[in-house]
Amino acid sequence: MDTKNDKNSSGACKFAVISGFLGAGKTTLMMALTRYCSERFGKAAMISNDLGEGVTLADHKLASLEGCSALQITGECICFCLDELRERLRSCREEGCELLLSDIPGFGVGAQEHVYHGLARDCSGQLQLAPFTVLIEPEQLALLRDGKAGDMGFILDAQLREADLIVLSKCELLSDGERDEALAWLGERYPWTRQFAVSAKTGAGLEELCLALREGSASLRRPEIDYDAEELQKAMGSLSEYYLQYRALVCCEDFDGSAYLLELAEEIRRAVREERAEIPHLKLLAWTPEGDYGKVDLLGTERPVILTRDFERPCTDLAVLLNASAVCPDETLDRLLGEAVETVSRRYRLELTVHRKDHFGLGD
Ligand SMILES: Nc1nc2c(ncn2[C@@H]2O[C@H](COP(=O)(O)OP(=O)(O)O)[C@@H](O)[C@H]2O)c(=O)[nH]1
Ligand SMILES: [Mg+2]
Repeated sequence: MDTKNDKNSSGACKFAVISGFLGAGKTTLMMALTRYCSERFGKAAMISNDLGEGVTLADHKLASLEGCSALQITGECICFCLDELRERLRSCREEGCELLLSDIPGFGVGAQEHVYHGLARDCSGQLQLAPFTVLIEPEQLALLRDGKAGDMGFILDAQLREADLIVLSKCELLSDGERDEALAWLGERYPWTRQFAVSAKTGAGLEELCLALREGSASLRRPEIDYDAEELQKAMGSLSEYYLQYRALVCCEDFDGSAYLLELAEEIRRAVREERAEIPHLKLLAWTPEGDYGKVDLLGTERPVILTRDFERPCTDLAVLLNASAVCPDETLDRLLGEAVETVSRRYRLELTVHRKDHFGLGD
């Protein structure tokens, strides 16, 4: 059995890309893996990557609040800023990191080619590429299987085609039979991959996945994907990104931060649905100067709002991050989210100061 001092099979730092669609559970899994590996083997760290320029990513802040060794790369997909990624990898290695994980934006494809082949070209013996890992969650898998994923189906499929290792995430939501059936379908459709069922929530499957990342190697396959396909351009072109960072001062002593975030998510869900738009992932993260925090997620207007983390006590001063990826024109998204924040914050009589906003359409 491994002890904390055991190095992975080579003694080098292992790096893995964790890909997968918006809301698949990449950040949550990276936090769980980072923690699991750090406790048992040696230092592990995670990079959150997204397109917002000059912002603190909700994913990065969450990982930091959870005590993970966390970095972020913003403003560009890691596919197109390899030098920055190399620099992060180098400093992590120098700090004795054994395992380093990075996600890519949730609609991203192409990291097998750009990141893995890019790094393989100049990878020193001190860095090894772990299997390229792609998550898919049960609901997204059901849509893909039933041909009901719409324009996003092309992205889901392309991401899985890039995988060396497929993780069926949130597996505690499935019965054993459903889980086995889903894994069998994935194995049949993507036969070059290994498949794992993992729950970051219960820890099921983490040990096997951790072993596969530490011991396994990247295949460096060149997947059969038409990256210029019209379907891909269409899906990408319909997406917009929104990042808002603000401070909320509270007038009463019994303000419930979780209730505020839940109400805000419900208001956004209602407004986006009324607009006949979609919001595959909305993240609302808020924290107090004392370090208490809450998080709410929304994974589409047809799904219930999720209280991912509840505040422990009432608060008077909140920093809030709102990150959203939506199938909606950029200006409309800006208007809808701005109005929702204003409406719900007024209800709670909050005094807001906006620190940073960035938003854009991916087709622009
Ligand atoms: N039930 C359950 N929910 C999960 C699990 N992993 C992640 N989630 C939830 O799924 C939502 C999206 O997760 P996140 O890690 O942000 O997804 P990402 O967009 O792929 O990084 C959050 O509300 C998570 O708490 C899991 O193993 N089980
Ligand atoms: Mg994430």
